[in-house]
Amino acid sequence: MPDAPVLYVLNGPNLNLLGEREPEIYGRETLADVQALCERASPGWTVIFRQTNHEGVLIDWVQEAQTRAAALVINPAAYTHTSIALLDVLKTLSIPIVECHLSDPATREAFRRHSYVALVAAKTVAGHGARSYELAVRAAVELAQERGLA
Ligand code: CA2
Repeated sequence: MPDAPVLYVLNGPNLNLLGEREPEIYGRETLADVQALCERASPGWTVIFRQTNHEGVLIDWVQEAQTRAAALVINPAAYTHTSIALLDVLKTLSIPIVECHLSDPATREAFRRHSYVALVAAKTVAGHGARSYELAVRAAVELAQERGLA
C-alpha cells in the first residue's frame, strides 16, 4: 500500500486561544475541534496540524511542508498582513497553498485588508468560521490531486 498523502495545516499566533476569547468574531470551536474537522475533511490523508505564536517557527514548518507534504493549508493569523518573510518562504513552495481565515479580514479593520499570503495562494477561504478550514482542506486535496501530487 502506498503511503497516505500528507497535508500540512499550519496556524499562526493567538489561534491557540480559539474558543476561549472573542467567540463573536472567531466562533466557539477550539483549535482541537478544528483539527478534528480537518481530519474528517480529508479521508485517506495524513494531517499534520500545528499552531505557533512565533514567526520563525511558522517559516521552519513551511519549509518542512515542502519536503513532506502534497498540499498546505495555512491560517497565518496576523502574519497574513505583515510578514514578507512568510511570503518569501511560501514563494519557494511547489505544492498548492490554500489560505484560510475564520473571519473575513476584508470586512474588518483597514489594516487587515491586505494579505501577503494571497499573492501566492492558489485559493483563499475566509469568513465561514471553523467551516473555512473544512472548505480549505477540501480545496487543497483537490488541487493536489489535479496536479498529480496525491
Ligand atoms: O480570521 C482569521 O482567521 C484571522 O487569521 C485571525 C487572526 C487575525 O489577525 C486575522 O486578521 C484573521 C487573529 C487570530 C487570533 O485568534 C484568536 C482566537 C481567539 C481569541 C483571540 C484571538
